[in-house]
Amino acid sequence: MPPAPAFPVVLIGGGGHALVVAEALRAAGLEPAGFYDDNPLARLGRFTAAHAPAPRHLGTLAGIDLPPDVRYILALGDLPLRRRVAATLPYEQAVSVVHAEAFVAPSSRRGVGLFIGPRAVVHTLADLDDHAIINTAAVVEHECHVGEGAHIAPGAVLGGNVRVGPHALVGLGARVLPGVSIGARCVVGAGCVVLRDLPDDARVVGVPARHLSK
Ligand code: JB2
Repeated sequence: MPPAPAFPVVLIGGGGHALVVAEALRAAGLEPAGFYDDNPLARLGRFTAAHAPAPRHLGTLAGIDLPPDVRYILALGDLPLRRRVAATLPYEQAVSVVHAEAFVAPSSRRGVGLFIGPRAVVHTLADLDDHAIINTAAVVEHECHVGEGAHIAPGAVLGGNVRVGPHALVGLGARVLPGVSIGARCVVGAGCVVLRDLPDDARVVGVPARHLSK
């Protein structure tokens, strides 16, 4: 029997990403204590488990007032929205959710509020800042740095020593070559192969990656 959680954990968001975060919590033996979403009928509210009812809707995203004994995980996939909501929440009450089937190297450094999905790899001496998402089967190789709130999407691979700036998105199945730096708020399209550094706010697609015009 897994140990009982020290604190109830609520999810901020109730859509697709929240479903995945809730599944990971359940895989760790924890039941989500509820969720906040502007839509009271969001999908998480129908996500039952064999042993548990669906998480309860607790309120909207504006003005979340968390009791001090409650912990939260941002479970919204939209990066600007995550950033806005994170700014309204108490830092010290954020928790990370790491799927039971992720590999996380003991030598890695991990901030708070992270989500690390099933079959994800966070390798030797990798450095993850707060609220980053390392999604299903993503690979963050040795000595990478993933900035605050950045999202490494399912199946994306960062070679060794890659730097990903805050609030950047490395899309589904994208590849970033070793040593490359991705600037803040960049969007790397699905399947892209990034060979060279990207400045802040770049948007790239294709193989090899090419910039989209504004
Ligand atoms: O301003 C808003 C907003 N306010 C509340 N913009 C957006 N996009 N969503 C808002 N919400 C709530 O966030 C919605 O009521 C809804 O319940 C939730 C978004 O759910 P959705 O399933 O559309 O997306 P998601 O953010 O949970 O997941 C996205 O990102 C994941 C990383 C999806 O693209 C997933 O496929 C992806 N895996």
